[in-house]
Amino acid sequence: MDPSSQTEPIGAAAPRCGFIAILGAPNVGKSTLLNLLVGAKVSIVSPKVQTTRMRVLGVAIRGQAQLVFIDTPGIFAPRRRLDRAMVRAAWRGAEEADLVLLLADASRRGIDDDTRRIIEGLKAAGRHAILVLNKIDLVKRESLLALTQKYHAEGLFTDVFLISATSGDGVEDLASALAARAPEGPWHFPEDQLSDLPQRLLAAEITREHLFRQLHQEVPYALTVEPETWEDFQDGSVRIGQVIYVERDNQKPIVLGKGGQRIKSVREAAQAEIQHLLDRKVHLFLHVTVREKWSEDRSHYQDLGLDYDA
Ligand SMILES: Nc1nc2c(ncn2[C@@H]2O[C@H](COP(=O)(O)OP(=O)(O)OP(=O)(O)O)[C@@H](O)[C@H]2O)c(=O)[nH]1
Ligand SMILES: [Mg+2]
Repeated sequence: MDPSSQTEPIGAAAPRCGFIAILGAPNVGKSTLLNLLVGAKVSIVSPKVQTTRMRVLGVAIRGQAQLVFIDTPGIFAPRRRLDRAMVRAAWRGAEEADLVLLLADASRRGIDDDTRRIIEGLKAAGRHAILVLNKIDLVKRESLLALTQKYHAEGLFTDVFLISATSGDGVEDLASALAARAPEGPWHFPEDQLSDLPQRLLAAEITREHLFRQLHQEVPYALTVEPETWEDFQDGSVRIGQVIYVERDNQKPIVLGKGGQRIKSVREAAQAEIQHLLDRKVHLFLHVTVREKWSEDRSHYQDLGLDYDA
């Protein structure tokens, strides 16, 4: 072949790198999908809505392509300052991306209001998106046709993928398609980097996940976890101190539980998971403090890369 030819043979090893935003209503499985694609836990997951609060990067490699996924908080009608900042972070993720995935719950019969809001936002921004219907393990294949047609009628989507982020069904087809579509260019991250989240922040997120899983009603939404101390020891172990802020006095005994049982159980679960993640012995120390206005504290937003004035 003429060496000056511009045409690469199919399969030639030109590197590709694509930034791909995962957008969707709360609880549709965005973070579950991100973790599966990356092959490691980089973003926390819970059965409750509004688990993810900030933009989280996860890096996956497929063939010659580095795929940088941007997990985003679910997009919903925001009321509080924190909600507005979360929704703003999600849209910023879309602005940074080469490709946008709109993830939706396949077990819903139609397009819900939150998803509708995202569709309108993408249209206004003049963006196309790839529709990913997730949770197909919960529905019969036949019922997906009608839902797919409803989405198609929006004129926004270039393709549709049907997946289950828990069983993995369809996920590699999606990854291959994204790898083929990633723009040519050098990789953005070193080969072994999976996320841009510092370990101390990821450790605090893991604790927040277990609080989300073990507490109910308004309490998970009234709390945040901040990294406080991190001490490495000669024997390879690490002592991690974190503080849990709640908004009101009456929430503190709920987080502690009867005789301290609740916080003990959260601490044990989080410690085991952080230990597994860091692959070293972890001593986790948690304390609970009332700080009525933590969600109005500017520095908290800066730490999470959120826009206080969104
Ligand atoms: N059955 C089923 N459940 C799923 C699937 N994907 C995710 N889930 C569950 O859906 C719930 C929400 O998952 P997340 O990954 O936290 O959802 P999210 O979209 O990141 O949610 P937010 O961060 O709150 O916006 C969890 O309980 C997941 O286990 C799926 O394919 N099938
Ligand atoms: Mg999430």
